Amino acid sequence: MWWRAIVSQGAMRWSRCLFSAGKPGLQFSKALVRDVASTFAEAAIRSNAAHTISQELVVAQHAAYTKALSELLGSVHAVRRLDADNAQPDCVFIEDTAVVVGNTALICNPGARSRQGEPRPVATALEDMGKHIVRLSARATIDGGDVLWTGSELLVGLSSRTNAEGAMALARAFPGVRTSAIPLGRLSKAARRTAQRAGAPHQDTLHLKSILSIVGPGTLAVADTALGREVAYAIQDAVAVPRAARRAGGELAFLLLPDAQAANVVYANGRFVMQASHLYPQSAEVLHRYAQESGLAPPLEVDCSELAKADGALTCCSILLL
Ligand code: CIR
Repeated sequence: MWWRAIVSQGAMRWSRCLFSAGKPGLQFSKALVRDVASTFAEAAIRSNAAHTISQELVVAQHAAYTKALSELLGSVHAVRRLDADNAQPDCVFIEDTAVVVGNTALICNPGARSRQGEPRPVATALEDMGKHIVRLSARATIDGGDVLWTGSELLVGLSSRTNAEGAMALARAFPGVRTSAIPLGRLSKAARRTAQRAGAPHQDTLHLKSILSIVGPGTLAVADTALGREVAYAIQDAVAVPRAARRAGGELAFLLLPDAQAANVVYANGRFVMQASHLYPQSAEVLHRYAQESGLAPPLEVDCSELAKADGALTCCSILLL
């Protein structure tokens, strides 16, 4: 199909494969979100210091996001809101605090020092909801934004926030799931050289999912940048699809999008939430076409541009649960 850009060569491989029984897939019935701290506009971490943020707009965008999530999951009761902690300006980015697959929740040690107090109330909420809680040693750091659940395996970006100990701990927390590490720093250097040769700008990425996400079963939306392509090659190389199955068409497909911000969508239950079409019209056209051709329900659109000024993508603001 026109949108299938399969990439298959590769970079470093580091993976752990055990057994594959009882995978939870991409069906979710609940989500956790966290309210916006009143300190967000003034103190949330941002890679571009020039960005000034409207607190009012962030709160309104977050409310619209929560509504879209309820629609995705089929009920307003499906979304549980946790109170904000004003001493934790970035706490709305709840995805970074825990990785949940099935009934197990790995509580993260966020890589940014100022965010290390965020996971505690999230762990309590997950425990109340009956999840089996796994904790990390102090040396391991991991941000949930670096962890991608494909529906059958885990990919983890080694970034400035997630270290090798964190990636190993992730693999240990989910022993039935293949876990592959994707070295973002090294790939970024390769992408910089490619971009320089092409005379194009190069941007590093905060998290693995700042440039890609699951957009449908077996399909990743990926930023069509030098780095996005490097990462896609590395993923294709690392994923659990045996060679024979790849030949039989069982591979991951990549939907390349011109805008990196648009490559992060929230997929669940045959539908996804995407950034509003007016923000990224070209990417939106590709996403809508993909949804239609793949038999998915029409995507839901939200404008989270103000949250993006603090490097927040759509998946950052929720944790999806069975
Ligand atoms: C941070 O720098 O940690 C936040 N301002 C943004 C976190 C975004 N989270 C995510 O991509 N999962």
